[in-house]
Amino acid sequence: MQVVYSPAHLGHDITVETFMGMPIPANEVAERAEKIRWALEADGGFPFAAPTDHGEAPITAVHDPGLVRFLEVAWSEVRRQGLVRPFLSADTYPNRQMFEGMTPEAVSRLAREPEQAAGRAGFWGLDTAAPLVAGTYSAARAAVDVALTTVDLVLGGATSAYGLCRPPGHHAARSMYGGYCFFNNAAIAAEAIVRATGERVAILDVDYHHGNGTQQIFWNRGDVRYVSIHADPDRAYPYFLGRADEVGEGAGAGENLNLPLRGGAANDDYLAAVDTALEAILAVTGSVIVVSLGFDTYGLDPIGDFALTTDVYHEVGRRVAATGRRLVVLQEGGYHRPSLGENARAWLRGAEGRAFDPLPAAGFGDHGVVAG
Ligand code: SP5
Ligand code: ZN
Repeated sequence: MQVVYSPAHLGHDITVETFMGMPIPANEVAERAEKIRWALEADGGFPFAAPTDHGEAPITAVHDPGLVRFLEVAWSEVRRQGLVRPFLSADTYPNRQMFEGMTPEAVSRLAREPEQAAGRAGFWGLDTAAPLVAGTYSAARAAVDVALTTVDLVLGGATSAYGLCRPPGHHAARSMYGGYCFFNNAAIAAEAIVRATGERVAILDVDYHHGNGTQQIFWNRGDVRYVSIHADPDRAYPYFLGRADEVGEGAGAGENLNLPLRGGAANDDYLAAVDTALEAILAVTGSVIVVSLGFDTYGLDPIGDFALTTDVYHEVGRRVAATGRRLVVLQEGGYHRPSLGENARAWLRGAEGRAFDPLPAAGFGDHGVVAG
């Protein structure tokens, strides 16, 4: 299987995020993508390709141009304002209740994009865990090009291809970034496939978190079915979306399927949800599945609470490929760095119908593989 990778992600070199107001070591770091790259290169069965430039049009096909402009100029604004900070994060967010009782007209007049970077970050952002640095915009643009080049490979005839996207994308909504995500790589890919083929497209989101951004972008669309397996938002980020009763509206009514799981969910719980998800995907026409692939479902993940093992990723990849549909597999989250490479190798080899032989025991500690 071909892998699309760009070193531009290295410019999004964040080291700190904030969690409930406290600075903590960043989870979404450059080492993540490098671990996966090393493992796939060492495997030998994954030829690498560089992304090609697809321009801005596929991005504004799903995102507000204002979001693109903000992300493009945010860091130079920080510099222009003379702010001496390691990263840009919002000061104030426009909480809905700030405008309670005002007419929609008043709200749209008052709740507009401010001028200062700290306010603009709040206007466009969801949370303080997506710090923006000098190289963020270039990295986010490259991640979109990685996703679109992966689409090109599949529409060009490949059965499957893998885009090593970083930063990830599924929390980014039409007019909002957040959750370590800036542009929604999977949504941009799905939209490009719809436009190129005229077919319906399914998105299978197997990141630990609900892909609120992808759900929002396609909420009232009848041509993109979004199916997500994730931690119940009653206990996990993004807290405000991801429940089973969110099914879409209008032309999208019935096109959104959320499968929230309990804390401690294990391999068998997960595979049962995968079967339900794939049944929903196969219930409608289409020849391509976009997979939002996260490894934060892993038992040792520092921000997840599922109990999956490396073996199950091989089986999930196998089952998804067994649908017979072509796969555009795009990387989302996964924060236990020692296991990322092996988990990716297991998933992708499963999707190709190849056996997965874990690295020899000598590498056990380095690779953090928990036996199934
Ligand atoms: C793409 C993706 O996986 N984004 C995830 C964004 C999660 N942001 C919130 C992180 C909360 C960290 N919680 C730490 C809890 C430690 N027990
Ligand atoms: Zn996640």
